[in-house]
Amino acid sequence: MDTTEPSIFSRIVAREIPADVVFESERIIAFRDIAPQAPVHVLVVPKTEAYRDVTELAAGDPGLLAEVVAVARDIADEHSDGDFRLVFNTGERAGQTVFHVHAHVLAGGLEEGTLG
Ligand code: DGP
Repeated sequence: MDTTEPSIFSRIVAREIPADVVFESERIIAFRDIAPQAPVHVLVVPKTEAYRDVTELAAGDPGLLAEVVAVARDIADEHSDGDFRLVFNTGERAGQTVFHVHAHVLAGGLEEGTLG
């Protein structure tokens, strides 16, 4: 893979690819997932592509990780009943397909769901 190419999420930040953006700040963008797995399914993405996954983000910029969590909280409050799942797929075998760190915020209709 050519790692000099911008990630798909960087192309969304640059508005080269359209997305349904629900939040944007200096360091973070959030937009609806193209293949929603819940009534509310939003990706919260640090604009930098310096971190491949949440473990790199936690080690490299814990303050930015805290911002991601705070944005997730606000999205769940604004778009649903306030309760949410926050999922970071980490590694290919865990289903990660985009190696630009992002959090899945899943909310609404979760009552019957389990983690198993
Ligand atoms: P993950 O499997 O954790 O790497 O999640 C990547 C997610 O990104 C997946 O749920 C689908 C979503 N996705 C991929 N490409 C696009 C896109 O171009 N636009 C939007 N809105 N979402 C995308």
